[in-house]
Amino acid sequence: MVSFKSAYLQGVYDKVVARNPGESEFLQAVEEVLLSLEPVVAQRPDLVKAGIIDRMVEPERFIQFRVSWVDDAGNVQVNRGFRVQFNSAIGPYKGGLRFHPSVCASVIKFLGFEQCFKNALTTLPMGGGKGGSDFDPKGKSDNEIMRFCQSFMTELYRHIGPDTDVPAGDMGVGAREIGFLFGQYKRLRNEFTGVLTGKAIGSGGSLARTQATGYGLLYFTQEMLSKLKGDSVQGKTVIVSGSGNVAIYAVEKAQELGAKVVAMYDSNGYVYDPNGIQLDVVKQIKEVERGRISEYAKRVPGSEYHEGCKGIWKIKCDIALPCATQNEIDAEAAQALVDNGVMAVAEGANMPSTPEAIEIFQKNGVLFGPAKAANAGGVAVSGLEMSQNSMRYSWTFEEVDSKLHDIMVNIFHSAEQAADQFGMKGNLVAGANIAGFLKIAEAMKWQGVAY
Ligand code: NDP
Ligand code: 2IT
Repeated sequence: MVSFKSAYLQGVYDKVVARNPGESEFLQAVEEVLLSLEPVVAQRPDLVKAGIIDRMVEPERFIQFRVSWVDDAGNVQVNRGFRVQFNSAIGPYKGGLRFHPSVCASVIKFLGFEQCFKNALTTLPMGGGKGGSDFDPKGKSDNEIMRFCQSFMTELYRHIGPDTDVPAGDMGVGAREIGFLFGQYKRLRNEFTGVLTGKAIGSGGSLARTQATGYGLLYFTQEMLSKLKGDSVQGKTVIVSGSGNVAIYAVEKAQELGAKVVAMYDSNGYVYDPNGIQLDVVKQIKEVERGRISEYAKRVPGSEYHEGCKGIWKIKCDIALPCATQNEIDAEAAQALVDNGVMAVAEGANMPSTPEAIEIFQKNGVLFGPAKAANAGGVAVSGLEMSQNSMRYSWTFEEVDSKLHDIMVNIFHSAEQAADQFGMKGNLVAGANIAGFLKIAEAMKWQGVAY
């Protein structure tokens, strides 16, 4: 059990534990932020008095609902749907929808809580939210996906809106699902609005949203290497875990910047390609065929497939980019990376490193870019999609990409400066948490006890 120097923070944390029993992912995310806030609490009694932290750890609204649908065999299926509207101090709730069998209240709350700070770091006006379902899209037909999405939206639509709450994709939710969700929202409301982001280009989507999280991760990593080590991604050997949306575009930008990506995985196993991953093959398998990464080794001579995921972290690399799921890097994986001389780790997934893994990286001088900062590119371009929808206008790919680049560089500097200012130089975990926190805290204080 964690203990805090500040009795106030200890009290806040103990209450969160009592109120959310057994919600290990949510408690993990809260604990990390509260630990970062020790020096802030010492310097800002006004924020303590205003009850900012007590309020921030409790979602403004938590919605859970039944999603019934009929599968292709005519059987009735029942899933559980969620939306957490965590914090609206700086803008409408904003955050993705995850469809994965592991989705539960704890996972949705950890994602929604972290989203608040991430969105604040982008400097765009977006509050924090998250949602999803324990529905598993794997192996379902397009018609089953459509019926599920229509049923899900038939409840969700009453809680969201372009100025209220704007969902997007996350694991298991890509352009196909956003299309079905958007179609059903439009039909129910009789309104064509920017209520979801990640839309198709012809339906109000933004260019570069598909690439944004992966590209943004590399812009952040490049800036971190350059400013903290006078180095770059060029010539480095890289491991990217996952093989979904974030992973694929992280690999694409890493290769463009001159790195050699040697391994990727899905939940069954990993591929190792010492000659460098051929991304066109991965895209064909994953984006077109919706197949398994094991196919890669059958198609690319010289590459190997290994059953199980853990082994990927034992491959020697300079940079590791976890882009799959929470807690995929534990202490053992972190130690293996350190032993092999890793110089930087940046998180494309949300909370992919356990607290023990982060400690190992930080103690060994590994540059560490935390998820809230490093993967903010996706939601940043979602924010740009909202701006374009409001203007009924669209920017070119180059315009969006250049704004994304500037936002990611700026996030690195905000996190670095906040860490410095609060006596934790070089600790980007603390810096990102503090910088995001202060922006939300000032807005909450200004607005009075509203929520
Ligand atoms: P996708 O569904 O496109 O891809 C997820 C990938 O992770 C798949 O390759 C999946 O494999 C793999 N994966 C899932 N669970 C596990 C597991 N337990 N062990 C090993 N591999 C696993 O999702 P995204 O790429 O969109 O999201 C990946 C991560 O990035 C998530 O943490 C998400 O929250 C985060 N993120 C996403 C953003 C976005 O814009 N999409 C923005 C910021 C963060 P399999 O196919 O076998 O399930
Ligand atoms: O975790 C994330 O930041 C996302 N899944 C993207 C959210 C969004 O609203 O674009």
